[in-house]
Amino acid sequence: MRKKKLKVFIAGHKGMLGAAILKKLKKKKNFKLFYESKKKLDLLNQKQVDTYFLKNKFDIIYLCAARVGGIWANKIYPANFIYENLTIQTNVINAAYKSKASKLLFIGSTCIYPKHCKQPLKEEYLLSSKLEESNEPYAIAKIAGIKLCESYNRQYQTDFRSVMAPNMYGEGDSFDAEKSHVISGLIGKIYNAKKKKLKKLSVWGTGKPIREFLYVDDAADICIKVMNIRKEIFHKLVKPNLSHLNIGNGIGISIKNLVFLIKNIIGYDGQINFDTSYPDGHPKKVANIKKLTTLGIKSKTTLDKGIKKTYDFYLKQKFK
Ligand code: GFB
Repeated sequence: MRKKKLKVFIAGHKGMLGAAILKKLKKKKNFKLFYESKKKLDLLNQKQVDTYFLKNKFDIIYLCAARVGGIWANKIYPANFIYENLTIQTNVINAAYKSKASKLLFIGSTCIYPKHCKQPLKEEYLLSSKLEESNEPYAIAKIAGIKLCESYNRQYQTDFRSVMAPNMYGEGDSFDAEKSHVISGLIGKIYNAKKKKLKKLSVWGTGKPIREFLYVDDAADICIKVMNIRKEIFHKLVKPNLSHLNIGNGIGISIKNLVFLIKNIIGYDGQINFDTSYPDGHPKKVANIKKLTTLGIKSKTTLDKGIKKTYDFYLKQKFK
């Protein structure tokens, strides 16, 4: 007797991570995949989400939909970041419970950790002190998402899992100069500086902050593997009121060294200046991934290789 296919919904399938997860799940046989355009399903509309979930009764949900952006986007759109993320996650998590989904994965970011915090960041450092101002609204929303999953698990015995990713980059990223994250933002800026033969280029901040970068295909792989872990194993690894899991590679690099890495890959020989009128954000954000490693899950793409792949994608997109 053929095994019934599991019904999987990917919320945010057009986003960088959602698209990468969809691409990987399409290669697997035992899933019936569901995903909808914003026009057909507005995740900000609770009634639409409830109707859609109760009609389809998904087994598994990947909650990748979110309002995302880099440090400057967070600075200019704080209301969008907190409202849209709180609303989307509340609608989807509550509908997942009401429609009896067997499991859900909630995606957050390591910006949930305090501004000044021992490194590498352990899951238990959450809420141990003040957040970084530049992305506090987004971080509060993501912390609320973790607590939503936790509270439903404790009250209704659901299996809602939360993973906290470092800065992700790769195919499908936004290259918008103002709103993007650092790697995609710099690829666009450095490429244009080279093309225009600019003698110098200024980048944001002091260059001193340290960041961990996870290539999006590795992030997708890790998310799928975390969802394949048996319920009792996953919930033994985390605690009922500390239920999130750091994902990443645990490797940090300074923004200054990152800039020179991208500059060399693109072959730009102009001078780099650091414009300190822009914010630095977290002084350092590198995750402790010990728990993830105990699951035998790790990432494989080096930063150098990941940036080269992202640059290739940027060029392909530019000249398609
Ligand atoms: O990636 P990013 O925008 O966000 O910036 P965060 C990382 C660092 O790169 C900051 C510097 O110190 C920036 O000042 N930087 C230098 C640049 N040049 C650029 C540039 O051209 N573009 C950008 N974007 N940065 C984000 C949060 O914080 O991390 C998000 O704001 C999310 O909400 C994300 O949590 C994962 O790493 O500082």
